[in-house]
Amino acid sequence: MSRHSLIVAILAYLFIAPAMAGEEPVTIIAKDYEFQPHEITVKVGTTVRWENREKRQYHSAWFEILGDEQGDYFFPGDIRERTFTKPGTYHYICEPHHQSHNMKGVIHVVE
Ligand SMILES: [Cu+2]
Repeated sequence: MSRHSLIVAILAYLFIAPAMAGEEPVTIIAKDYEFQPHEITVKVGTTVRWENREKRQYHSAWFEILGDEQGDYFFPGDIRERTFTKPGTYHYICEPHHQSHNMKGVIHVVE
């Protein structure tokens, strides 16, 4: 192994391996009527956390395909969490703002 590839391997171990473990929660910020980032890819078993960082505005992160009840709004300072246990593509919307502000997101869950 060359010195260069050894360094690459060490860096990969330090920085990529923990990210691939799928155990650290991933945070999505709800701010300025957007989910930031609005599209992410996570491993199966990852918990995704939505944080509302508006000054006053509530939002929702409604997964119709997962059978969520409507109306679960979360307010500034609140969080919502969901753990994804199956691979797939999961679209969600903020019910009050998906039309007026195109407030939508998608979670890609991979093995
Ligand atoms: Cu909203």
